[in-house]
Amino acid sequence: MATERTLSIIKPDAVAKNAIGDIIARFEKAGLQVVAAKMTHLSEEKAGGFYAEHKERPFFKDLVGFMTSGPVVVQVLEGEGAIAKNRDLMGATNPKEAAPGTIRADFAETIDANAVHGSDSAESAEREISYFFGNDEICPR
Ligand code: IDP
Repeated sequence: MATERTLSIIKPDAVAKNAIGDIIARFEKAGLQVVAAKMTHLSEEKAGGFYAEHKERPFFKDLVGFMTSGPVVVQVLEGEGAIAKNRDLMGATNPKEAAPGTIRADFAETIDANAVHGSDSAESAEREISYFFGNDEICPR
């Protein structure tokens, strides 16, 4: 499988629970490397732009409100099959449907506040990584 990069966000609920280290440990234990990382408090404009594909969905306003409710940690993860691997580690969007042992099963309670974001395709990964990081902020090892 090819080496890929994917964008991960530790969302405000997980940051508030002091779970940053536990979540990053799961990525590292699964063989993914953090090649870029920053903590930031998203503006409405930045969060809305990130989730632009959901603009017409009924939950969009709440989603932007939640994503701007506190700081997040944004990372680029690199590794073999990183996009699918991260999605497997995250679990289903709704934590109530997430498989046991996944990040969302262990750290989230509701679909609105579900602990993590991860790119869902190679196209999304490329767009999302460049939305947050310049090339000079990514540190391949
Ligand atoms: P994903 O984060 O698992 O890729 P998406 O369908 O891309 O899921 O949705 C983006 C985010 O929007 C979700 O992580 C979740 O926080 C929120 N969301 C999705 N569907 C709903 C919903 O039905 N109600 C409330 N929030 C939702």
